[in-house]
Amino acid sequence: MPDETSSGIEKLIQGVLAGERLQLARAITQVENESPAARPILQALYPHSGRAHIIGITGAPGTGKSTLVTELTRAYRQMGQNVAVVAVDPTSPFTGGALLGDRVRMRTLSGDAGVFVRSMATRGNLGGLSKTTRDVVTLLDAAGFERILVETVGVGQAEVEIASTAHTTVVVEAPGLGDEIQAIKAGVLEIADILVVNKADRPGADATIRALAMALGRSAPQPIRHHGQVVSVANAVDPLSTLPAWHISVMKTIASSGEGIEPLRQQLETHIKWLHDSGQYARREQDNATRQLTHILNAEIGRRIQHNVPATTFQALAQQIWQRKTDPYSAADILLESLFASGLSL
Ligand SMILES: Nc1nc2c(ncn2[C@@H]2O[C@H](COP(=O)(O)OP(=O)(O)OP(=O)(O)O)[C@@H](O)[C@H]2O)c(=O)[nH]1
Ligand SMILES: [Mg+2]
Repeated sequence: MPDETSSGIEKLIQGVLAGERLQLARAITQVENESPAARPILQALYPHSGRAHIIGITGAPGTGKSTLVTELTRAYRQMGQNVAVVAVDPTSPFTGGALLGDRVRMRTLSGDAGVFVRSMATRGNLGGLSKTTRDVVTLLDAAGFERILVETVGVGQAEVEIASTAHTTVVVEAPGLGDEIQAIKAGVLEIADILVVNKADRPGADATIRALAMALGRSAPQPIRHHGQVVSVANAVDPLSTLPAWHISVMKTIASSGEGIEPLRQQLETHIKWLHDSGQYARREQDNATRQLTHILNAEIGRRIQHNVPATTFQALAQQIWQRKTDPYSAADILLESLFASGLSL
């Protein structure tokens, strides 16, 4: 049983701040389970967060994201940086089989005190997952991890949303999947700061790079090199700005052999530097804070309404709606007004 006394919670908080893995793992579990301890833990740790570079790694199933994350972690470790990895486990039947592979691969990093890996199950609740993921990232940040890699499968809005709460988003593609068009449709490319064509050892890698460059609105302006950055396209975030625009680059990697990983790591560093220099870092943080506040308010108002309105009142109103005695908008207004009048705080 988790110790939810205030001294138990205090111990967790101090443990996380001291970077103690066991306490960190326990605190994450509390947050994931939305236990009563979750809120005091997050409230205490939030002021200690805000130092990590949060990197979202997203892309279609099987493109090699976990392999890439593992190799990137290794590259960061060589630079002496601490790395936390959050792998959002897809429960989709298409990808379920790859999970074991993820764990086996990531286990090669275990035993290193500078690496912390956590898998999170989606449990079919993607809406809640983006909030939980953000909270888990806050804990890892407060625990002192300098780089936090969040792997999600970029097939739905929620995964895109998780990735877009990162400072830097990497979209991973692989040749031969025929999913370029699909990715564009899903709006995945719109969130990319860096594009990676992984599995460059497979046929069709250069064709995929060209397709991506075209999707970005330009044809490849540079000759295709074997590894590292091969194409770069200006992303004018603010046409009136005199600051340099970010160039979305298409990088070529073979994650399974580690080729192209170091150039990718360097590009990630270049991006975080650009974010700071251009003022975009503060802007992204501000956008994320606004989004987070909106989510929390929506969830909290819904929860309080459920808590305060008796089921019989709901049913009576529903009946009036289907009998056309009132409409759903007016019914919602009636409920909201009565709740605000009563302070909505019961
Ligand atoms: N040939 C080749 N295979 C690779 C490369 N990178 C990864 N793989 C293999 O591709 C398969 C899928 O890799 P993962 O890293 O699990 O891919 P993923 O994108 O994390 O998969 P999901 O999490 O299920 O979406 C594994 O068998 C890897 O060994 C690469 O650069 N070249
Ligand atoms: Mg994976």
